[in-house]
Amino acid sequence: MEFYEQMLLIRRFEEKAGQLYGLGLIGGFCHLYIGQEAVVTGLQSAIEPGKDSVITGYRDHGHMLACGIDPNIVMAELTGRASGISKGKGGSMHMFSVEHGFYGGHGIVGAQVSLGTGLAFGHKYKEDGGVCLAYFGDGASNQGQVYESFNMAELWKLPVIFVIENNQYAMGTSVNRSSSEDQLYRRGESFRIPGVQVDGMDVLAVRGAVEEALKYVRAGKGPVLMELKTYRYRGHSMSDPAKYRSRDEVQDVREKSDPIERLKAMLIKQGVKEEDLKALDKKVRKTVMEAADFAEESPEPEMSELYTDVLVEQY
Ligand SMILES: Cc1ncc(C[n+]2csc(CCOP(=O)(O)OP(=O)(O)O)c2C)c(N)n1
Ligand SMILES: [Mg+2]
Repeated sequence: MEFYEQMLLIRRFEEKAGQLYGLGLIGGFCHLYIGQEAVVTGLQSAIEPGKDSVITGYRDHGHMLACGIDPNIVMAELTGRASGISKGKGGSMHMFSVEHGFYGGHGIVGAQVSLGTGLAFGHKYKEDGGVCLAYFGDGASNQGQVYESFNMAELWKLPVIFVIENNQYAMGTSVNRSSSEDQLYRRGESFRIPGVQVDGMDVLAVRGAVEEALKYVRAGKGPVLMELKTYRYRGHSMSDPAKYRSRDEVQDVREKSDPIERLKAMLIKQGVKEEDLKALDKKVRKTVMEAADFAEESPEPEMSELYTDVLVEQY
């Protein structure tokens, strides 16, 4: 039930963000996570808050919600308000909460893999028992710095799980068009990093797989690579006309493998009442409505904020 609620929260939050974008209340880039909810929900549920760390790319709203960050301040950030988590100056791609172990929010494709390896180095150096989850996309998995990071992570047995969210596309380019080895879980093999491929539309499969991965990494054996096969329903960002795939393809995934519908069917089969699920949906809608209201009612940053948190010195 918790997983169901968490996935619904992410979906409804993203739908609302899409609406606010359409109304012109969100500017700049906005990459929605709709379709991929089971990945972050399953993975985050297994890690230890306050001990482990998380880092991802620009498709980051779901990760923040799954880290337990207040939806109000995430929505306020998307709409560029002073009460946003980055004081309204970061926007969709640049949000952080060290308190929640969430290290961004990065617009440079692949950068989070190297930074995440650094976070893992920090965990090992400080002997704090933490593990870093470094999430990245199928497109990012073709980036050079990913492999430099893999090499160091295995050589130094760093506590990191490399999480490839294979949503089949990198902007308009499909995995098969761009990848000579399209079984992405194998990408760590030449560095001796074990890899596992998981159905990223099945939240329980994700949870089960990450438990195993965490056991391995926490035992000091070095990194694990997880490939989560998933799908994004919306365009790459809000400004993507999505001409590189057919509507039928998207519809087919929605109908046959939607992670929320799949869990719902499972719950009902196990005897959960439909009205209890409806009540959760209502609760989630209320949370999201409140986040949108909070965002819209918050003021924009003061002009003086233009000069704060910005590097002006030479270094
Ligand atoms: C270093 C770098 N190269 C190119 C881009 C432009 N770019 C932004 S997102 C993206 C596609 C990445 O796709 P993927 O890693 O599959 O992630 P997804 O968007 O599917 O979550 C590209 C090429 C960038 N931001 N940074
Ligand atoms: Mg992708």
